[in-house]
Amino acid sequence: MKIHETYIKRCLQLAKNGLPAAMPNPSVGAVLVHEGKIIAEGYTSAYGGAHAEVNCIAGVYAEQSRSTEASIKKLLSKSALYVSLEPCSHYGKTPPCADLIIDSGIKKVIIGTIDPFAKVAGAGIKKLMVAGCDVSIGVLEDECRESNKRFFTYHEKKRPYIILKWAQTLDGFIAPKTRDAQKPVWITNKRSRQLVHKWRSEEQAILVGGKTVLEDNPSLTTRDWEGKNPIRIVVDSKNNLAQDLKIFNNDAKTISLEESEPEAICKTLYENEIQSLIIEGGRHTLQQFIDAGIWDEARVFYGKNIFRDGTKAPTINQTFSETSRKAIVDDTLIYYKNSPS
Ligand code: AOF
Ligand code: ZN
Repeated sequence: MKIHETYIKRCLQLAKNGLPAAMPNPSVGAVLVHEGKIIAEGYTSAYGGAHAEVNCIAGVYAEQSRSTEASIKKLLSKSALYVSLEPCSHYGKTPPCADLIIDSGIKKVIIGTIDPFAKVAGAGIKKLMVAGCDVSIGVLEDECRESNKRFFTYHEKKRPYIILKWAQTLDGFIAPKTRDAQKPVWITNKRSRQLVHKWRSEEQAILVGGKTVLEDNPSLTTRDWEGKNPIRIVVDSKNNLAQDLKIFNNDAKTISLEESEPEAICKTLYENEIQSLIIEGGRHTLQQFIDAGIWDEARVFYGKNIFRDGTKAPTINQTFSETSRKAIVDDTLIYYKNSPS
């Protein structure tokens, strides 16, 4: 129904406000509609805080602070709750939203998509139905899944959501022939580099290979952007990285991995509850994930300069699709999506 889609769209807009603070929780949006008018809205608070439904229902109580409990309940019983993700049914850091909805007297609930988290996964819907609520499920389902792509990938594929990032020269190199960590040669402009720091702040972890750490001595922080630093992960199977490298400084947490195969890396990250990962090099590491087909998005910058020789850029040789491109001053940024057959 078109009207349902309109309100779920509003939920999706609200949900955006909750990211990345809510992570690794999904960010959800909720609206309460009474006689064709939105009477309250909510979205998921920062990790460990109130869920979208709690914030939305609290909004009605705040607005109606002069009304009696009974009249608020009456209003809620004649309202429909729209929510982009199935209300939870379990005691996590917060009590079940499904119980709150039932206790509030809400009788009609429209849900974007089911929660893939094993402790919920349909149990929230069941709770609502058993209590006699009229429940609709699956409104703008693809968009609702996309809005929490990291969370869905983690629970359904048992691995983090993986973003590959690299920058290449016009002639297809990601590094010059000789590198000096003291004097880095940039392929992209300042704006593009700042954007990368924003991206880092949006993911739970960042990964590079050991060779990149030795050659570039990167910090892998978000210093050009406000926002939290991701956990730094370095593949160091030979255990030969010196502790005075920048990646081991105190700016952020760092994990050294012995595993070097994409499958094994993913397994360890899954066990460490890492839901999303941005991989920033080097060529070998990126190519391994591409060849294994274990990636979700690639964000590739094309700069203006020419190296003539050096480390060649990775090649995406499998099914993928370019989803969009844009200019960042004089760089071109292209987004690719992995579309497994
Ligand atoms: C909802 N509404 O806004 C969100 C939900 O530890 P807790 O209590 O915060 O629960 C986290 C789980 O709740 C999370 O894994 C997911 O299944 C669900 N998230 N559910 O009803 C929300 N963010
Ligand atoms: Zn909840």
